[in-house]
Amino acid sequence: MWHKIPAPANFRYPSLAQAPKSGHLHLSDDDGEVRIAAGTDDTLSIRVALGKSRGDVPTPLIAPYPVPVSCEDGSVIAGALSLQRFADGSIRILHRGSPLLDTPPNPFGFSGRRQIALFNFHGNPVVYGLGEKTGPLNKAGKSYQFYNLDVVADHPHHFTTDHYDPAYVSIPLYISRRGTEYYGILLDNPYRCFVHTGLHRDQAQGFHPALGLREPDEPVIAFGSYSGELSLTIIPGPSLREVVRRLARLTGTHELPPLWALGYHQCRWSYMSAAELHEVSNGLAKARIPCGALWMDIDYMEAFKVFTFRDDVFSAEQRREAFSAIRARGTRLVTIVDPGVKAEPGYHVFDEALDANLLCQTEAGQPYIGIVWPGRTAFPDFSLLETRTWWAGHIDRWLAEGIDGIWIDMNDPSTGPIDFTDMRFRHGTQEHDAFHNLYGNLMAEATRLGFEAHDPQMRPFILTRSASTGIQRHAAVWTGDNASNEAHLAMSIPMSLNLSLSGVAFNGPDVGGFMGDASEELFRTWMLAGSLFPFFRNHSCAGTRRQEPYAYSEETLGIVRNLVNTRAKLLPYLYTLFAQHQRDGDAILRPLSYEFSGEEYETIGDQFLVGPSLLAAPFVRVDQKERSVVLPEGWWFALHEGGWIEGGKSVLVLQEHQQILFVRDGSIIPTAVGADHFPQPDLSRVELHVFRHSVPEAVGELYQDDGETKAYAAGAYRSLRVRSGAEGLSVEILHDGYSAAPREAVVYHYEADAAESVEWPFQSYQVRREMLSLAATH
Ligand code: MIG
Repeated sequence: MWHKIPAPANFRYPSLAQAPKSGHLHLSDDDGEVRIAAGTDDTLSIRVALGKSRGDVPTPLIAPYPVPVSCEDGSVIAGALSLQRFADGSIRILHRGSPLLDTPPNPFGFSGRRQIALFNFHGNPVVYGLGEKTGPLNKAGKSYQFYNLDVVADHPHHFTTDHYDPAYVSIPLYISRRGTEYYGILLDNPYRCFVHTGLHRDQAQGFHPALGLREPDEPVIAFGSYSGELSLTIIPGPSLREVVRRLARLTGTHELPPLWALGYHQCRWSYMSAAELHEVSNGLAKARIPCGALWMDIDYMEAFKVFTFRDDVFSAEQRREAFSAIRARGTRLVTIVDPGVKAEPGYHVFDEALDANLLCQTEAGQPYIGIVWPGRTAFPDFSLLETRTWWAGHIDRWLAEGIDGIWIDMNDPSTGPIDFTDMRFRHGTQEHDAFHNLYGNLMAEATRLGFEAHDPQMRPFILTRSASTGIQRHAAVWTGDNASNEAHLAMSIPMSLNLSLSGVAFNGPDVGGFMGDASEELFRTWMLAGSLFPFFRNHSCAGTRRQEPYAYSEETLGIVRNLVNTRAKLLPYLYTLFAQHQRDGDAILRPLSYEFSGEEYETIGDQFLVGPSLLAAPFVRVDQKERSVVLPEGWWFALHEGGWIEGGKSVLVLQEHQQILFVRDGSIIPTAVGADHFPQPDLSRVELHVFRHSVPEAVGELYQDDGETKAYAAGAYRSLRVRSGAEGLSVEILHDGYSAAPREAVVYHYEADAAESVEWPFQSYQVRREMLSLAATH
């Protein structure tokens, strides 16, 4: 089923009559209508409602607020974008007068409730986005489906492959480039969707879907929905960064997470008792590994009943003891919370939901039953406001148990062997697919409301498996059940990069791999590759080899200690990136083309940037002894070797169990002080690392606040910009609302003939040192 793709040939494409109408271009005939309007922020909105599709259910976006424009003569102007329609029914979209997109004649089609929009395919230099997808960084030339699935349950043996589709997350955002201009097309529709990123005749052999083109000589990219209104938003660039920033203005950003959530997360299915959690914390402490949070998977529950603890091994007394010891190390506690409610009369959560009519129902109005961990399982209908409010109340009480973060799983929704299409919404009146892809977002929203109910000043930390467009307003995303093998390690980089470009800056994989045993070499290689992803969690499946860092050799443990300490040291830089994401919408994990233009950088999927300044080039195969790294133009400081290298070429690096990391010339990186950050990095002091080789000036920003509350939203933060040039250092205070921020910093200049040294976790470097006052602008 999942590999069957609707073919353009099977849709009917009416030739629509055109009429200017109250500020939008209106196309219609007996089959329905298409409305084209200017949207906010220089975007264009195309809303297709043809055939039997219906537009009466909510869309994942907040709606593409149309902006009234005059559109006589079949043209619509939206800032730098303009759209023209021609007599043959084709459409052209220009950006500042140069062509960006064009369509064949009569590009909008329908087949029953399905709809499609075609654009001419001109050969794609590159395609990005599409949310959480397997495969290489470049998504060109394929067909993709958008329908949230429990990957392991619905693609049997997926873990032996690295090309399953769809996965847990549906974000039909297409980003490509025409000439020098990047642009985006966001398909906003809650139903199952599909995107063809370039169907053309050359592919049309064997059983290729390109044989299903409308006309063999009409190569297209196509956007389609299985029902509902087909709403497309055209997002101009011209840079990749500008597309991502505009997407953030349309679909939202993450709010600043609590600082602890940027630390190293230790998880496993499951730590089986409060005592075992305590032991894991002790193990990490003995190894001097700073740990942001310890996680409780499903086995803490009594008979897998949500919002309960087993009384024998997670009693209130046992929890109090273990949690307080764990907290004393600055480590926080996260529990999984599944949507499924055990359908057992007498279990208070089930009784409440049943009595208040909050459960998903069948068409006949019975509670829908799936088979998941609790056995017979009912599902909260999160499409109802009253359900979200009720759920928030449970989350509120749950947080009061001393829980800091919530991990929402199985919200695809996963119903085991039972067909989920019998699960309907809004008291059985709405078909399953109207809310299927939204279930994860709605559950995340309800969970976030629970944090707000608990303490409006508390920053939520929520991690979700399933999601659709805009999830970043509510939660971070992990990429679900991967496997402990090289293919999944290699895939994790492009997957997280494209998810980042799709608006979900705070994401990451199960580092080390979930299914199967992680060999020592694989574990080490994956930790080396994954420790600077925005979300960094080591998680593994029940029944697999223990995957805590201390379960491996002393040598591996030492490497992991250095990796976690490097991340902890870089926390001021990473946290500043999160603040900038919230402010500007920028991605945190970035492909090279986010910062550097040039085709040679566009498809590199085994390197990534963390913010503007750090370039990582990890090994993704355990037996690889050396690899080449594409270094963009300019100079780079190789942290793994401790020296400056000129870019604009490829360089060879050796696998010596080092983190392969380069700092871009012109960067100033704020860090915590020193090399040992156990138990937690101390952010009351700060170091600034100036990397200036052949540019006139280095620049860096630092954002600081209490790391915990929402006081920052009322101005309780400090941010500053530091510059270093021939004239020396200067500080510009951008905002001065946080008095606990450090008022001075040690500055290290990474210069060739420097005499002093500074220590990082993996090694020390030769530097020139000076003190800098951060007290005021100077
Ligand atoms: O049916 O809670 O993706 O991270 O450890 C499996 C047990 C349910 C799936 C999640 C995984 C988690 C596991 N869960």
